[in-house]
Amino acid sequence: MTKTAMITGATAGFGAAAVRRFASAGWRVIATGRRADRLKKLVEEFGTDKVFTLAFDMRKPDAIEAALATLPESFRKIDLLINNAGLALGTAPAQKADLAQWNQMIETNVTGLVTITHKLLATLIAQKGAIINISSVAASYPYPGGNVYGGTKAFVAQFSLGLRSDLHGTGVRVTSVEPGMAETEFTLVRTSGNQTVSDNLYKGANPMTAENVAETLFWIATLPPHMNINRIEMMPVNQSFSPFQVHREGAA
Ligand code: NDP
Ligand code: 8X3
Repeated sequence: MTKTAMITGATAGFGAAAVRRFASAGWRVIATGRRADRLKKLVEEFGTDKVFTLAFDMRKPDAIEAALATLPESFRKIDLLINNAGLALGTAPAQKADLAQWNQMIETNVTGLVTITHKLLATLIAQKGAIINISSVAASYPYPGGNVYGGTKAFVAQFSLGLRSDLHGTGVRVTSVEPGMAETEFTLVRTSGNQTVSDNLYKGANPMTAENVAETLFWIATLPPHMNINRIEMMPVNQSFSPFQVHREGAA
């Protein structure tokens, strides 16, 4: 039986790579994001039988509702929701951060994610399907400037575990995927388009690729249906942990 996945944030990075991974394996995929031109390219690549696109802003619940209402019958029985759309904005310490950026991260990474999840839960239960939420290592390990971004990802990880409790007995699987550094448009977005900062961050670090993450998503989704990966954390070998910072009184 052909399965159907909805993948949010499919215009770039992990989402676009996941659309390609699942569609190549024969899945029907609903690809979402704001940039309709990029979504169109995915349809051109795989055809209208395999990929259906919905262009909407995760921050607009009415737009989500309206978009879902346009799904054709053949794409309605969603077996897998990959809640991937999200972003970090800024690296300033909390005391210097921009409140509008904080709100945008919360509205996208938290409110948008729970809105879509809520709207699709009945379908996912009927399908005995699965939800994969993209959290981050930033959910578990704080770093300077991570403030609200890390907070949103901690929410995603904890929400995933909570969903798992609530969905007990329904057959629906829930996973929190928590990647570290992966080269996508993530840092370009975080720095408001600074390509040099983005390139320098990844240079020589041999970061994970979007395809590495997509392969992990595909593995999780295609495990035997009695198995649930609760949470999975991964990093490039060249990224690890650093010591706690200690402020010494009287020091400059
Ligand atoms: P990209 O910037 O490459 O892709 C982000 C995707 O999210 C885009 O498709 C973008 O689509 C979509 N998106 C952002 N805001 C909105 C919005 N308001 N409405 C609809 N779609 C939106 O980043 P990644 O692929 O790296 O990020 C994917 C997820 O992985 C994010 O949740 C991120 O936090 C997480 N992550 C990333 C890591 C990394 O190192 N790259 C590590 C750990 C987690 P569009 O702009 O077209 O709307
Ligand atoms: C982003 C991962 O390592 O850049 O979610 O904080 S990291």
